[in-house]
Amino acid sequence: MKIFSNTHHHLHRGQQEMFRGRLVDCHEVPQRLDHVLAELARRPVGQLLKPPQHLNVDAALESVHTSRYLAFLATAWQEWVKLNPDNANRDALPSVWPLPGHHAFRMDKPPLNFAARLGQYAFDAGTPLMAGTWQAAREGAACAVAAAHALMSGESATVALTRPPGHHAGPAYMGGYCFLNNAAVAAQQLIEQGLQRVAVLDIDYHHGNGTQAIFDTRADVYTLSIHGDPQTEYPFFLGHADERGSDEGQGFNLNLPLPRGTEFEVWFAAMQKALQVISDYGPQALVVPLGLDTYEGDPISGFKLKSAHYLQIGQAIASLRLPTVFTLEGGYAVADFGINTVNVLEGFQTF
Ligand code: SP5
Ligand code: ZN
Repeated sequence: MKIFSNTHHHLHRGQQEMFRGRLVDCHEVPQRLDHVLAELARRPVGQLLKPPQHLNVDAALESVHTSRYLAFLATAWQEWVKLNPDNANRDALPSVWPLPGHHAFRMDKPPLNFAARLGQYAFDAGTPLMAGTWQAAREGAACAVAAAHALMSGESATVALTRPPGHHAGPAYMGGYCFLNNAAVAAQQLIEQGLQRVAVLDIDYHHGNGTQAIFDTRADVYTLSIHGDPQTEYPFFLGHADERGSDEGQGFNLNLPLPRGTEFEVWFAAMQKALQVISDYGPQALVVPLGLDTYEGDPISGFKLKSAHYLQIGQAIASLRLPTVFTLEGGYAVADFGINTVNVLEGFQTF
């Protein structure tokens, strides 16, 4: 198992996120990844690598995100500081958004003000952007590209071990602590390298709204997500069971929402249903946006999985016998995050 780890992740370190009218400490902290590395030192389930230099990361990003959004992200911090030099000590968070039917977005008069542009490209005020965000997120995408290419070279499993996470980032928006959709980058690279069918099985607590949006109209990437019911759980609005994809992609998205409070047995039954659907689709590879916020100890989520269950989950994924790329997503019970992550990988290896 080749594990591509983001050595620049510390450059992204949010201070606070907006929650119910006040700023609270960020949940998505650099220590998360450090705990995984520490656990991998104890249980080396794979080879730790840096993504090679020669990869065309910008082309890979352009194939899942819009050029405008990428250009915005690359210069956002400089613009934020230009707005007011004092901003150099403050994370950028949006506070105003265009809403359909209200400020119906005028394509002919795009906003010039930076705060307005930030709102145009973000769907929440919980995703702080700072000086090192672009560099950290871009290196994470490089890990995803490397993980996909290593799979095409014959590895049976690879990992993009990175933060910030990616599965909430859509074609032209950030949100949910995510900027660049690493899982979508990996899936798209697998297609561009010659595969006809790829499945994406998102097991983060939160619906993989960004990944669903990116592949909504496509039949060559089947997106599946098991998550907290969006009527009560973040990211809300999208992730319902009746969203099956559009146009050519009709029938190639499956959402399995579960109520807050769901325990492992019921969660695992949903996973087995997803595995059957994947197996019927007959993909040539699998991408797993791996969130560990389904854990009973997670401070912001509502499922009740225990650490030992992650070994079983890794085994169940391996039972598909598909070349598999894992991308690291959420999980905020920081002290147990390393154990839970490595449990999935170890379970996969020992199947
Ligand atoms: C990748 C991922 O897991 N993103 C999740 C983003 C969730 N953001 C909103 C969570 C708000 C919950 N805040 C609870 C604070 C309790 N003190
Ligand atoms: Zn999550």
